[in-house]
Amino acid sequence: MTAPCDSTGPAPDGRTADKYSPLVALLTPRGRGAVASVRLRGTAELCDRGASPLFTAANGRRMAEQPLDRVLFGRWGKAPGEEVVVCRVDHEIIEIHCHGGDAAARRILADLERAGCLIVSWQELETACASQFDAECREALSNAPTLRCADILLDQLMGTLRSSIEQIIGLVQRGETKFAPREITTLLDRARFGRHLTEPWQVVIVGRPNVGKSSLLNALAGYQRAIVFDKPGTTRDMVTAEIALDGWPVRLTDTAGIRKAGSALESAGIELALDQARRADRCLIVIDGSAPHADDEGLLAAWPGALVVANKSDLPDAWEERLPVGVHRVSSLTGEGIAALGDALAASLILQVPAARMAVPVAARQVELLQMALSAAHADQWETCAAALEAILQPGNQAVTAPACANAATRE
Ligand SMILES: Nc1nc2c(ncn2[C@@H]2O[C@H](COP(=O)(O)OP(=O)(O)OP(=O)(O)O)[C@@H](O)[C@H]2O)c(=O)[nH]1
Ligand SMILES: [Mg+2]
Repeated sequence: MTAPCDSTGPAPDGRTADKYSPLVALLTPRGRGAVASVRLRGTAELCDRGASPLFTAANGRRMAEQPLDRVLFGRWGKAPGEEVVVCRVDHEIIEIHCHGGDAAARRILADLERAGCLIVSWQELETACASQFDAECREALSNAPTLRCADILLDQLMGTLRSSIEQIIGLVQRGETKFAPREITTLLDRARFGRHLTEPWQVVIVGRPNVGKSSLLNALAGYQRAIVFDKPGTTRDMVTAEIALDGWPVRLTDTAGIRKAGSALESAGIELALDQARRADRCLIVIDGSAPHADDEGLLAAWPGALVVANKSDLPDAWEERLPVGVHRVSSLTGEGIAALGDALAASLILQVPAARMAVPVAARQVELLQMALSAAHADQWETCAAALEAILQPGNQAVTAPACANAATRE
């Protein structure tokens, strides 16, 4: 069912988008596709409009007379019109599915705008029709880069996170405050993981020139993303590739080889490499297993938390016993050890994979409010703590403001 809508704000033409304003949004991305979907929040009469209805159902009934959840075939606009499939999914929500080209969807949006609807983005429509919390969960789900992430995000949308927060609110309200801080901390501990369900983990590959960093990126990515060359100093700028390791999204960054730079250009590349490495979730230090170098020791000492990769395992090992403990021996040329390195990298990034139905915060606002709740709990301010937790879930919707409405029509 539709939650109460509190959207307010002036429309581009001066109308006010109050809580009853009809809104319409394109749900599918702009551009060619098989089907485009438009969602309308407003009364069914908007589509009927007296003698010249916007939608003419094949069953001959007016939209206001159609039952909920019935999939209807019909035409949009004057004959011959667009062939569309329409469904009243709620008393105030109608979905219109049309041909996937840009023209059909644009026409439907324009007709509904003329009929009094505001065109908004799908995120604004979500926020206006559901709670901000639900809209955040939905948006996170729509940004999931892998199925594994989508699975966990869907869990949150289906109520796992909500019920965990409600449980903590219950503890606080019943005065059982002993366990509340621990429960909030548990959720906060998963915030970083939650962020990475929509943003890839950053892994930066560093090492001396010519050790095979670019080759390693290509081997992990499974295609020739970066230039490989047998002369040191080939890579100058950063090269990235997005991959999935064990279903987790990872952005690999290949960098310039680190050495005493021969030119200002190379020096800039090295600075960039070190800067990226400092910001990364994990560094991969690559050494050449077939050719130790005096500078390797310094590099290994400078990045104690890095995963060390001894590349070129297809060539004779020249390090012998001096290889660091836990080093991953691989050959980017033959692929030997690459799968095991991928597994080790995933395990080093995701230290604890959440169990099924585990609550995970999925938006920055949720994390901020959890932090606020925890500070209040530590200060024995239980009313403030409960208020912060309730604010995460409360249906307070964001206003649909004029600039948002104005831009929505041109947004993807
Ligand atoms: N035998 C062998 N050669 C490799 C392997 N990996 C890379 N090479 C070779 O090593 C040379 C350098 O490889 P790159 O991947 O360009 O090395 P890099 O570390 O990116 O070099 P810079 O960009 O100059 O810092 C190329 O000739 C590669 O073919 C490997 O596993 N085995
Ligand atoms: Mg390179």
